[in-house]
Amino acid sequence: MNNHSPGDSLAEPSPAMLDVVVIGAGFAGLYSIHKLTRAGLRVAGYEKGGDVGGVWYWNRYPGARCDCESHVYSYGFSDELQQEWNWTLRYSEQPEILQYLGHVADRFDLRRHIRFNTTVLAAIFLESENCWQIETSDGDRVFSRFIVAAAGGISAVQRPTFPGFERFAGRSYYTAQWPHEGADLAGKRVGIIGTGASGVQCVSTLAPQVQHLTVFQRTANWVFPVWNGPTDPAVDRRVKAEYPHLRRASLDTAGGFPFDLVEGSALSVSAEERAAIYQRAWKLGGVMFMSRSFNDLLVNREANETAAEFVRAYIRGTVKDPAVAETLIPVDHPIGTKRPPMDDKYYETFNRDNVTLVDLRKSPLIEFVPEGIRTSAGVHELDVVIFATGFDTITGALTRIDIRGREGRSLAAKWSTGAQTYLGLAMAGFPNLFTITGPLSPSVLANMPTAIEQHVDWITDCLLFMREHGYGVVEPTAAAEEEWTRHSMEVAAGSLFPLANSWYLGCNVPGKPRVFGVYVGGFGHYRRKCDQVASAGYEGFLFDGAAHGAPTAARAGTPSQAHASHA
Ligand code: N01
Repeated sequence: MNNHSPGDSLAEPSPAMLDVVVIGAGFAGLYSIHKLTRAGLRVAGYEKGGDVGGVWYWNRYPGARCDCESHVYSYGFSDELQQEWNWTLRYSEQPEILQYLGHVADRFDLRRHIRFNTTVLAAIFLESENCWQIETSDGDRVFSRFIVAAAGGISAVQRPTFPGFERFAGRSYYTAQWPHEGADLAGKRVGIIGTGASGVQCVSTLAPQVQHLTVFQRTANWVFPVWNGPTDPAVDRRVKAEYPHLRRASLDTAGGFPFDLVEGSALSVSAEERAAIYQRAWKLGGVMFMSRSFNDLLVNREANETAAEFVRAYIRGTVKDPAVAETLIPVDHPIGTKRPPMDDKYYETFNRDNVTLVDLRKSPLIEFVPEGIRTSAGVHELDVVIFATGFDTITGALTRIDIRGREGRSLAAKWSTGAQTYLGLAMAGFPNLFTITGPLSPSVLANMPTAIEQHVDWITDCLLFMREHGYGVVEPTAAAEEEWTRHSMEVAAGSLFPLANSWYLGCNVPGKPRVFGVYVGGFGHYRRKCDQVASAGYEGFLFDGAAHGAPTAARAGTPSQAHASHA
């Protein structure tokens, strides 16, 4: 362990006092490092993985692919970058996204700021110094005025325990930690537990490759096709010509996409018209099935039911065995209230002779045995088991780090009854700590690169504002945090989202409070609120203990002022 005091002179990458430590080198971390270093700040990134990529570094499972269109799921901060990069598929697969992020890191010379294979274990705010002390898995201890947590909302792998697992004689893999050298599954009897977005992509990709695939389903999901295929050169040319406009337009829409929800209720048209609209939206693919059909599907149960009925008919029309089709039809949540997995061949896969669907609600999983999995209906013999069992989402990546703010209070303790944040960007009692796409921001309900760029730009502007005004410490007020948290809960309660036991509500993690973790009021609305807060002198934030413009004794001669020149 290298123990350095803030004043020590340290060899890189542990300089005496950094301006910003960035946690994570995925989409959010890379752009943070780019933006903050270009603003003249001394920045060090810490990344658990061996290279850049974040979720795209870890999630190498067969079939891993993005569920947003490639042109959209990419950075907009550099026109040269978006003009020169060519996506081969309409919806990119994991290797190409990872290649893209590697290209971004090289093109903007970001790797030199990042220490790889290094996990941030702890961060404590030193109130006497107004800086963070950060401890990492390689034994280093560094000091930084600010932390930008870009650790991801869907990155902390959830590992449920199963009785008897240690006795299982076969091999096992997690989709979210797939071996880099791949897994040889050819000719194997493979079981997969989990039918969320990861499991669904894995199922349709693996079925043709393995001897037999047994899918253990606890909850059926509504799966939308994306109609993936090679990038259409004409679309590519058009998008590239219109990129500046499309990126700007995305900042005002509900989902951070360059299109908005259509107007009109599903209940305001005839059954024939509705069917035609659903058919058209289904053909658009992916998230557009719901956002391009009607505007009340996530707020009106009756409207939602019409969309559900359309997809039920699709499932029944696609899956040949009626009993299997019924098992695949969700019964416990309105459509869209759990994140819909996207896949073109999922339902068809169950027409294959080498695929078996096991309904864990009817025949619960009892235990692992050496030869496979025993449910209440008997033993399924398996050579390999794949866990596609999800993540401790939204808060997990940060609560797994020992983060301590004022008076040594831990962030995990603060969030033990549900996440509380101001704008999903900062937390009262945790000065100089910013979260990218954090809890109670639109995060996973918006296109992530759009949301990430908006957050990083906002944070950078805030740090530049602090530099301009000589401030050393920023922190939201408890009142602003409380009001934003209350508002977020109120908006969520007005939607159908709380009707599902989803990871949005933390329901997949035993013991986690059932509290909605995402701002559902729409990205455009949220972005405007962030801009208003900034133009009002960062309303709801305190700088050196007071609102901007207010006289404050705390500012004169404090250590924070001494460090303020860096930001
Ligand atoms: O995880 P999930 P995921 N016994 O939590 C089941 C994003 N993503 O990795 O629903 C049996 O959705 C669990 O069952 P249930 C995307 O946002 C994006 O698939 O809790 N089953 C569920 O079926 C996505 O939503 C892309 O009853 C157990 C599954 O495991 C998010 O990541 C691609 C169990 C977990 O599903 C998470 O998706 C992939 C148990 N003990 C993922 N525990 C893109 O395209 C859990 N399950 C960008």
